[in-house]
Amino acid sequence: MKLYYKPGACSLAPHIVAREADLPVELVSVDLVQKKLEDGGDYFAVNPNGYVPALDIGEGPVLTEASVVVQYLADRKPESGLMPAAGSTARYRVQQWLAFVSTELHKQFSPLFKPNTPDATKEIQKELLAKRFGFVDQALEGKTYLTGETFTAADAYLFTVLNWASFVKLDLTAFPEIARFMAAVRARPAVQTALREEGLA
Ligand SMILES: N[C@@H](CCC(=O)N[C@@H](CS)C(=O)NCC(=O)O)C(=O)O
Repeated sequence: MKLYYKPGACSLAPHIVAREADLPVELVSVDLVQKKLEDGGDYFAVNPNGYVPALDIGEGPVLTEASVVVQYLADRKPESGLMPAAGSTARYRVQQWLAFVSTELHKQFSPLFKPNTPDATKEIQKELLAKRFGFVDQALEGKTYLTGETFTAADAYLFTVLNWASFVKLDLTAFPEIARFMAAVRARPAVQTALREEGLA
């Protein structure tokens, strides 16, 4: 399998899941500005939407959408606990968090990275994100990870997205549970490996 990625982008979530599950995933870096691969190839030919992550699974078009790519990878190694069994309530809880991270956090961060987003819009986004951070902080009380003591694909995605806060000057110091969560995830050996492979450790 090949994972198309950009260092530190949302593709870090499937990268972490791949390393946690010890899957032989090859990394292919993408220039998201030029939409080019390192060998000069056209990235639109890989993913017509031009975004990462995209996972070449050896059949059909690449698999896209971070919240789905992490599930596909986790399901290659069910014993990893990264995704609970299909049909179980535990799985819906992880999927609930994946959807929350995707729509309520990831996509609310996105305008903050765009140079043409008006400052007033950026302020609105930051206020909304602060509310969502408060919710996550409360949800993490008394637990190591989002759903308890087992690290799941949703934790990989949450870590990836919250890691962007400092880049857009969002202060997380008011959220002690989030700080504790970030430190716990960062300390995991597979997470360290993924960060190192992306030049971020
Ligand atoms: N709907 C996609 C969005 C992925 C996305 O926003 N990727 C960003 C990096 S975090 C990207 O590649 N942006 C470049 C672009 O959209 O041109 C998903 O959920 O995976």
